Amino acid sequence: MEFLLLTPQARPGVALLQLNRPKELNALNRQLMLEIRDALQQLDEDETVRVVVITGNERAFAAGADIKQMADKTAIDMLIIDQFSTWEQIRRFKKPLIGAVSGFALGGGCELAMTCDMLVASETAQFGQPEIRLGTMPGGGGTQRLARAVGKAKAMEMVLTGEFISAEEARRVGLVNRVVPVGQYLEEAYRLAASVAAMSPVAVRLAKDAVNRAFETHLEEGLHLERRNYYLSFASEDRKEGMAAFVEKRKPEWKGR
Ligand code: CO8
Repeated sequence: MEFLLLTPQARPGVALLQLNRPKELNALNRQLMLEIRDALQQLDEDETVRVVVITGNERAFAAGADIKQMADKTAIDMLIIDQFSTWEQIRRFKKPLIGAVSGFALGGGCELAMTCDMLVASETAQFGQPEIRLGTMPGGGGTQRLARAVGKAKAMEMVLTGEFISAEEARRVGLVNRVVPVGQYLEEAYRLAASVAAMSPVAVRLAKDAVNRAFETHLEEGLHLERRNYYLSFASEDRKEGMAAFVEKRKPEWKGR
């Protein structure tokens, strides 16, 4: 991998992916997106990994799609490249993905952050969809995920003006979970990751799947899926262990089965 650093056990059960094109503010070129996809696929298959943290560096999570790589493309080039099939594969990652964001999270970078299940931001983080300033618009889910995350008024403002919002505002409108001083954002993401990694991976997977459906289906179908996953959790050894441990007043030992 050229533009991505992978640490499979950055913390017990927690892998770290670090975007590594610092000179270009981690602009998401085609290869970097493919590397993220491949790394996530590998981590999905690795049973020792429970949660993944994805980060950039202090100055930038990612400043968007690589504008230089896109500048001379035609609509048909874009159609043939079909970059969004890669995004679809990233979106289907089954384990919890936590974004640790500092500095710029713009355009495709903001969209990548919104693909995460939870976000921890440093006080210096800035989120924005500035594509409108380039004469285009978000294409990686920006209009849809942002509207769902922050509501119509704020999403419209960000997408139509290209203005950035601060980490604190992002927290207030519901885009990020936690905001911490810049020296602590990665540690805080690890802390959040560790508290999820301490749960049954089977239950975590079923629960993540169910919460995601809330954004993709109507209520009736979402409730139906929730109930199915809930019943399915009763087939796991971990569910028996979790309830037995509660009754016996001891810590559960998860098997991931
Ligand atoms: N693409 C390519 N290179 C970039 C990008 C980018 N998105 N962002 C920054 N860079 C490069 C700069 O060109 C510069 O390189 P060089 O030194 O060779 O000129 C280097 O990174 C440092 O950047 P700046 O000198 O501009 O740093 P500043 O601190 O002055 O400014 C900003 C930082 C405000 C972040 C500024 O760089 C900027 O506005 N960047 C572009 C942000 C943007 O418009 N992003 C949206 C891109 S379009 C998009 O994401 C569409 C998404 C579609 C789906 C996703 C597919 C992956």
